[in-house]
Amino acid sequence: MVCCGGAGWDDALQATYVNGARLDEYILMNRDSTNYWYMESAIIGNVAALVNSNGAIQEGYTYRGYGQATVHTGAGNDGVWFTSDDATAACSALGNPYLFTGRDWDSTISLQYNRARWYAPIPGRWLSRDALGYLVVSRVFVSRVGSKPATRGRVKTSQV
Ligand SMILES: [Ca+2]
Repeated sequence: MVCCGGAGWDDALQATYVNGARLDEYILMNRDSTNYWYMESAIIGNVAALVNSNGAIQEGYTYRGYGQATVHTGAGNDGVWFTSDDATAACSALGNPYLFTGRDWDSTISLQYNRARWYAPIPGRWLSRDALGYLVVSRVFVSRVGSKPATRGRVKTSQV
């Protein structure tokens, strides 16, 4: 079992993953010789659950609007996942590092890694500017000749 806050880094192989065809799509995690299959939401690729080879949920995940995850570690007394009596935790007890939008969640610092910058679901902000900058697009109507615009749909772009 992997503890929240990280079990420390060493050179030993912790887990192996099978990736899907899409970016940030995961199919399988093998940890401690156990296979966990990823179930993802279709729209933005949030990891919804890990299931075993029989399709039984082993851990579930729900998210608030800006990506704050709740990890469901047990179905609770009603035996139904994703209800209010579920056992929950701050991070995955199975060591799943992929949550909101399928990106890497670092439970030690409670931030999501997005390749070039970090995201904090609380308060829902990036910790740095986008390395690619920002694209400013505006539509400019310069002048009119008669009833027809002389310049129509001209697009101006610039990097900030
Ligand atoms: Ca329940």
